[in-house]
Amino acid sequence: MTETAHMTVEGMSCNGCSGKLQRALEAVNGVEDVNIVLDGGKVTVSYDPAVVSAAAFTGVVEDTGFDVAS
Ligand SMILES: [Cu+2]
Repeated sequence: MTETAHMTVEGMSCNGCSGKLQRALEAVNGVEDVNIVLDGGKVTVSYDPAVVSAAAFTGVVEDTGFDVAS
């Protein structure tokens, strides 16, 4: 089973930033796919809810140096 989480992430200014966040999210156990649109900071994460909760992604974003818009 796969669920999809959507986040708006602030602080990404170039492809280096989005690539860094993409790699960090893809490294999370249970994450199956990550799509980031730099313009607007739209982040979509496909994940297995039996393995990881969407709440964990906020921490990954912050640990990578960015913020999730509330
Ligand atoms: Cu950058």
